[in-house]
Amino acid sequence: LKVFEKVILGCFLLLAISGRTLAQSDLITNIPARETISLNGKWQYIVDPYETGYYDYRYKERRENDGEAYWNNPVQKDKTDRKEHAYTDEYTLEVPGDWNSQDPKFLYYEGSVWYKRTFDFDKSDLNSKRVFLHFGGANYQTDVYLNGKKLGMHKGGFTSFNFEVPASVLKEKDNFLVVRVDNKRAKDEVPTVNTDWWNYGGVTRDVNLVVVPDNFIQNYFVQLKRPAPGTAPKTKNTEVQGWVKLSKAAAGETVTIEIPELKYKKSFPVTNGTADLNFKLPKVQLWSTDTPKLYNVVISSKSDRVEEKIGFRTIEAHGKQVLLNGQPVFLRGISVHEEIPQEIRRAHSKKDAAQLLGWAKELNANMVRLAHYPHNEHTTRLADSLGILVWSEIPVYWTIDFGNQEVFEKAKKQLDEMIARDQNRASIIIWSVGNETPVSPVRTEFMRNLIEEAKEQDPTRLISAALEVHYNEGKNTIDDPLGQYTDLVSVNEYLGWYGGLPNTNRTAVWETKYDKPLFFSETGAGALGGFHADSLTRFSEEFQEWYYKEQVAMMKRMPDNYVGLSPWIIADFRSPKRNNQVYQEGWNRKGLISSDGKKKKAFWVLKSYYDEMDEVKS
Ligand code: GCB
Repeated sequence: LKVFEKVILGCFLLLAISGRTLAQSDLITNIPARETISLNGKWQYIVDPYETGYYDYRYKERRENDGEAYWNNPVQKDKTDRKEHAYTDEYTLEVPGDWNSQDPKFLYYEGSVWYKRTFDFDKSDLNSKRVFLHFGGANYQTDVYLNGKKLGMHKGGFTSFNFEVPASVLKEKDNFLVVRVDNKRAKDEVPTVNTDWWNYGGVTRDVNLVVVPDNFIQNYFVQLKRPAPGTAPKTKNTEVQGWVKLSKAAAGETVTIEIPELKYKKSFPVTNGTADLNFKLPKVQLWSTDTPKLYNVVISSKSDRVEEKIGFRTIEAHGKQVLLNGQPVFLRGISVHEEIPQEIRRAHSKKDAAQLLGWAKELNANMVRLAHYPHNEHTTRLADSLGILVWSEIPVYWTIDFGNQEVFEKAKKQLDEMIARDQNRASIIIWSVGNETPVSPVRTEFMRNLIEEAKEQDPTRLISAALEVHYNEGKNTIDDPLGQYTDLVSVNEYLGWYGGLPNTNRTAVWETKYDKPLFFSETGAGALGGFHADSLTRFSEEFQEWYYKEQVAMMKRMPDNYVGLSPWIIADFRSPKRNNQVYQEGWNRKGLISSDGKKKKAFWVLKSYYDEMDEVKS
């Protein structure tokens, strides 16, 4: 009987997994261009560490119509009526925003919080339109209920998702919307229990109602076709490849692509809900870091129309180089967490994106590594218009449960969601499938499958993962077997911080197994901003400055497949793992900019290296 039970349970698990996998392909993209009603603002909340709103006293999941369930409206009928939960204006949280920074009681909180707000909706002009509730992101598990009906559940703290709102559930007045967010860490999630960043919880990104026609344009991929290896794309008769996906398959549909500035317009037949695109643009100005040209692209079907800004460029790893539009590019990168250190909170707005990318620009960087998870859409859209190249990553970080098929599905889903949202961003040149994962056959197979999935979803960009260095006496070897599957071999390296002192770099010998472009996805040292001492003193700005000087000198001696770096990190960030109470106090101090927004000495060392590399190019 036990075996039988296991089989049944297995089947349920499989169903649950495949159900989720299917659901994520329903992501509606380019929310800024759609008809939306913003649900940002103040939401009432209940903190629920024991999940009382979800489970009854026997720890059984509550039924939909259970009056004690926190998704149901707790109206007290009369004074005799016992109600053990209530939402009031005295307890509100700002959406978007993490909860940790909004009230001291949330600083270390990891668990469930119920968010509630009401809204009215004019159903009169709905006709045959459909309504979706879209979340830019919420960390980690989100359960959504409208007027007591469950709309759906999503896992993953950094990707967008949406649920359809059935017209039968939607009311004209006082819609009662409840969102439970739970940021408890767990071994079988992605990321797992152990990370070096703050586990900010809550509805961290924008929330919108999206109104679309019955058959709407759900997503599209409009990108330049890869030219013959090592050649620049033509600027005349430039080949574009891709697809447009409608929400429903309907007979006789066509899709039209129009780029008014290029006087280009063409229609494509739709088969099974998808139109394959394959066309040539008469003349195009390519998107580059110097001239981040974006075109207004109008995509229309019988009943829908979406405008999108798209830059056209190619990216490839060719021999020992990375080629942007067929030209070698040196990646003057910097790693970035999605956090505003001066306010100790998650970044979520256009203004936040401008601060973080503005710092990268001040450093004269031409690239950012968005660590260690997909950042909000404001950031990738701003990168497009600033001409900053982007590495975007999923939080397959350190030691997740690689042997677990369910965990693989969770990682794959986050990968698919990341690509689905941002696949038209010219700025994004690299999808990363993870960071510092421990070498083992099971891990390599897991990661190889993610790489295959990324390539299948997007054949135009580079795929990588931040690997570790094999440190040996006198020789540092790059030989992680995963390197054979990535387009770019990327490694994190901390010679002089985690091993020895910075001067050991002078004699460091590097050897790589791979004849591919080599990128240093991290290097860094900690310093408390404003703490000055001699350069041998750990955590002084002078130590960090010395570290960067030695690193730069070492980088200059790298073999000719060295294509760039994204040091760790633009600014100090919160981490519960950093407990030196004199210098860290819960901060990872490897920022080039301090937690109060001031540039440390090392900032200028890296900047002058980047100025030099910028000169070399021109
Ligand atoms: C790493 C990790 C990064 C850490 C950093 C550090 O290699 O990828 O997430 O924060 O080192 O500071 O140790």
